[in-house]
Amino acid sequence: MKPLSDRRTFLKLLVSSTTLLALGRLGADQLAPLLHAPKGLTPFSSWYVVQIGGTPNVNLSNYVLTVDGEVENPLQLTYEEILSMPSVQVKDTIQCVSDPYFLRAEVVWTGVPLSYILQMAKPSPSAIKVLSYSADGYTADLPIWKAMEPDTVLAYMADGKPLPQVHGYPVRLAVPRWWGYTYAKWVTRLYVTSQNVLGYWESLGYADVARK
Ligand SMILES: Nc1nc2c(c(=O)[nH]1)N[C@H]1C(S)=C(S)[C@@H](COP(=O)(O)O)O[C@H]1N2
Ligand SMILES: [Mo]
Repeated sequence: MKPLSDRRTFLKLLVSSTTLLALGRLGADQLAPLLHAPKGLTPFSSWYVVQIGGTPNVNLSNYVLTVDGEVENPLQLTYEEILSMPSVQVKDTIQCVSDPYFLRAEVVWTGVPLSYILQMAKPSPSAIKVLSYSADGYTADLPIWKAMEPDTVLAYMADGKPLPQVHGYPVRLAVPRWWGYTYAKWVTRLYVTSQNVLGYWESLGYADVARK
């Protein structure tokens, strides 16, 4: 996988990796002030970014999430409608398969269980996959059994705040215990199908059952 399509991201990663390595040699006394560094410095815990291209700017005024394919009841959901649905909070580690040591972050997601949205749409009994489409052209697939697990969520908050734009605003998937490439950002469509479709990285040979 070549996740570092963006040179700036690469440099940022180099910087944070170096910071981590340097911190590794410091004692707890020296570490404390760094962990409480004033705003404006790159925080120790800064969250990595991995994506195939640029960051799309999704405009809420014309945003809808389409849920379609082999469903009895196709949906067109606005951001407001998603926010008004029953929500859960899930503590999770998002982790990229290409560098699971450095490219990882602890996050508490707030979002709607994907099962809730799928049940509203009523998948056909023959459906086996959900393929997500994103505003940057990315796709990722989930077997329907994984999409239906109670902690697979369509997330709209991370650590109690709306998702940052680079991390998928307005909504992204969070798929605990699976690799980061299933956590589609900027999701615009969920397509339910009885075909064994593969997403972007899955079709390039990465595990379709992306269990860590
Ligand atoms: N739309 C979109 N979603 C995506 C990707 C992408 O390129 N486009 N990359 C995936 C990969 S490979 C990883 S590891 C995670 C990284 O999420 P983050 O950038 O929020 O840390 O996003 C996933 N979701
Ligand atoms: Mo990744």
